Amino acid sequence: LLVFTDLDGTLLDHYSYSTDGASEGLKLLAKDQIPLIFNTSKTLPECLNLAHELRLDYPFVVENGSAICLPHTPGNAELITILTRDYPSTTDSSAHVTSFVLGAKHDYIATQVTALAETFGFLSLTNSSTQDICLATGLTPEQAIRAQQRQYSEPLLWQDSPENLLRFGERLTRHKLTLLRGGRFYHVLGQTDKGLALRVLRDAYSKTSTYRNAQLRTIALGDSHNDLAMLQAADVAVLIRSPAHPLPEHSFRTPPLISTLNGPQGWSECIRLIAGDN
Ligand code: 2M8
Ligand code: MG
Ligand code: MG
Repeated sequence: LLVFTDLDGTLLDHYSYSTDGASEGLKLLAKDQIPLIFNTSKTLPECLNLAHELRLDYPFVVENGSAICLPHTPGNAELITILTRDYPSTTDSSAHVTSFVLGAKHDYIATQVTALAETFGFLSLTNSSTQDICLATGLTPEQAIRAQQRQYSEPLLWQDSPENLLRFGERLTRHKLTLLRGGRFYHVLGQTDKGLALRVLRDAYSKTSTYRNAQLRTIALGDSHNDLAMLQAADVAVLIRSPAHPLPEHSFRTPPLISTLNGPQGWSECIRLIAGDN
């Protein structure tokens, strides 16, 4: 079993960004050593910080499927070898993490977004002050600074008409970029999504000595539009209710499990149902 989870509004409370309500589910997964893989809009620094707080060293997916990041721990060594061999995509490596890039680089995205700012009305996250980001999101200044360290995507607060949002999306497509809707922001990124990242990482896991001879099942949990591709790619799809917005419209072949509780409480509720007897 592999658990792929969105963070904001799913494992983290939409307003407080706390995982408090999820502690029972987190303990369940830790007890059975089930990999818990963040698949999020968040950046590498944001994910590293949360993984440290939760004492997790599994791989994670950053910036809406833009890169699969593997901390250099003994547990990830085989996966790094497999991904290097089978997915010779660009890698961004630091002393502690190797990232396999599926999306586009932030420099390129920022250039296109800046050019389109002459025609369309929006605020981009990297051009906003840390203080304004705190006001828009409820993040602390330290958290906002980590959110600003984008490598592969640009979150935008849309301030123009819905018609222009469609035109904006078409203009991005011409530059091989995509537009995804998160909980608060629209995200401009390369031609990837959370579903593609799930499939690549699941394939790599299925080739490891631990999972080679096992039936590998995947669960995905999310609350927003940008999670639908991930939910569709998983064996078990879980929609988490949000206190801030309705469930995203979806049309899955198999109906998803839908939490009765919001955010992390709903996350725990569904983990208990699915993984409790695993
Ligand atoms: C942004 O992502 C969320 C996720 O759905 C959103 O669109 O509302 C990203 O900028 C992320 O890096 C940041 O931590 C988050 C804060 O709310 O917003
Ligand atoms: Mg979310
Ligand atoms: Mg997200």
